[in-house]
Amino acid sequence: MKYHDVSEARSLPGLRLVLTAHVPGPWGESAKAIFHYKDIPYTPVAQYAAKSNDDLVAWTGIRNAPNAMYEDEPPRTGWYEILMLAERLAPTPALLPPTSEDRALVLGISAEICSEWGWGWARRAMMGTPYAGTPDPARVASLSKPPWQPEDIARMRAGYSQSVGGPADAPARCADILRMLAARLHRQKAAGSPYLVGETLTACDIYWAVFSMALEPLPHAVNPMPDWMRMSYDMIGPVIAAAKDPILLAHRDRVYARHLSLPLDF
Ligand SMILES: N[C@@H](CCC(=O)N[C@@H](CS)C(=O)NCC(=O)O)C(=O)O
Repeated sequence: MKYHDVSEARSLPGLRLVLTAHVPGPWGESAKAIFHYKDIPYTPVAQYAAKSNDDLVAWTGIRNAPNAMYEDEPPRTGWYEILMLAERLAPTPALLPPTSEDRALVLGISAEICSEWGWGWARRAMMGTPYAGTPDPARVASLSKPPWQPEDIARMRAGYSQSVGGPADAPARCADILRMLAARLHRQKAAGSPYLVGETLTACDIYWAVFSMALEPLPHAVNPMPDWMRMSYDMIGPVIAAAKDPILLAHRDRVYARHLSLPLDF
């Protein structure tokens, strides 16, 4: 993907989407998938993982990604705010159902996937810790290195380490979320629907399709993520492995095939 620099992007009109350049961050990929599904054009803007991104902070006040900058409106950096912007810019096809009860379900499931101490957050908390399992030394020796200095790693730790739980609590939290998703998919399948809520695609189907990369990343041919990132994402540890129901990845594959686009372009 071709990214614009902040200096070029800040004076452009329309929607500018700040994305972590050259890696498929789950929150950024979700925003891209939602805008793609709704056919909303945007200008991609580069954020650099773990770096201070001073020019971005000077423009938006936000160091990380994603960050949707629409015209001269305030930055939208949370998944919910970005989803609501997309619903406003292209009301159809809707990704939220019309009735309150179904919306509550879709947004609740989405929060379990995307919010603080949801699936993505808790999975990140355990990456690189013994709770994700013991890495194969030969694989570790073959890895390229992320372009990070110790201060970059400290910056990321400071940004994401504080939450309801830590690495030791993360596997059980993640497994509980997987069991909830799988149980819903089985119930929906028995009722004749391939989607998590109701009869049509909603936002939580997209979030799960994208965030399932932290359960099992899509193959390299369609997701050429850096090898060090792939290892962090595919090491899930025994507690999550025990909750890995095949229906979860079947759902991902169906959502990508029917509604999104591959290969990922980042
Ligand atoms: N603000 C987003 C979450 C954003 C987020 O966690 N971004 C991470 C993705 S791993 C990121 O930008 N990491 C790179 C960095 O911190 O430089 C939300 O709450 O919906």
